[in-house]
Amino acid sequence: AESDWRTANSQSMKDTFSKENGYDLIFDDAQQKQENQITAIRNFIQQEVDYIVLAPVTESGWDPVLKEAKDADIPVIIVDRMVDVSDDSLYTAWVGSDFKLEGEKACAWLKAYTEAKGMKEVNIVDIQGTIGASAQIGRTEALNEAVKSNGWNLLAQQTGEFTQAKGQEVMESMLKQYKNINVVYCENDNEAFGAINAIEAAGKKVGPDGDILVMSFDTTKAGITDTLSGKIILNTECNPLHGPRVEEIIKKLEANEKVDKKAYVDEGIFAHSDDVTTVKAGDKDFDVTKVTKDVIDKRAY
Ligand code: GYE
Repeated sequence: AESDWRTANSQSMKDTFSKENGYDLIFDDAQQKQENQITAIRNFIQQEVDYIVLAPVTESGWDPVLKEAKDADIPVIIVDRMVDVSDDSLYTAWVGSDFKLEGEKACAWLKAYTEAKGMKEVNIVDIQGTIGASAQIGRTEALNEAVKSNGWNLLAQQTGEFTQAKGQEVMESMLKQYKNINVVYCENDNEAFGAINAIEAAGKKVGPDGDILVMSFDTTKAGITDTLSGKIILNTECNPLHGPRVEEIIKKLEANEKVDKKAYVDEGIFAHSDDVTTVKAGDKDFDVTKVTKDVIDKRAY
């Protein structure tokens, strides 16, 4: 199944900023291209919209167009991934995930799990997200640090562009090159689905009693369904339901109230088993939820 993280994210915006709720939403799907996003922002400025909401594909290159929005006095609210700008006043507020922390949670879990299972060697490959996207930067960084501090063997690291097709392609080539892979760290669910296909096509087994443990991020319904079966051994949440969060920010701005410059969303950790029940990451303890049918049924995305 193709993951619908992005669909859930867009739908959440559309549901919140509906006509019935009193909004006039102009929605632009930039097809994961920054140049399209920049063009869309310029169009929005020209149309003199009241607010611009941006889910930036990558972090860099935003200064000029955000300056244009600022000069036009249009507040820009950033969601999900971050922008890397020279001047913080170029956007009004940001709400999204702590991607580094997500990665740290996943790695802390892997350390505890491999110890609990007596796995002597961790031969890991990393299928990275879109290079330069906050979600990739944070998750990769956390893995690189864990590899160093735990003495894991990082065999290969390559982008799968956050897509199933590319995830599969990259996994196929990694499997040809390395015979001893026992963990694959996929930086989102789409890539995990592709990696699982590649591993199974190569005649290997995924899962707790198989050859390779597949890790993922997002916890979409399709993703945690694979976590229930064990095909994905651990899935770290990345919550896409930003519509209501953006609305809260806009309501505060309308009421001339102060808004947080940056707000992180609380996110969970979802595992196939209960071998590890808590992990420590970023100096905090996090519970690990064992995926059940009930968890899947309650999932809104
Ligand atoms: O994990 C992935 C999407 O930026 C948080 O990017 C998002 C990530 C999410 O393509 O599925």
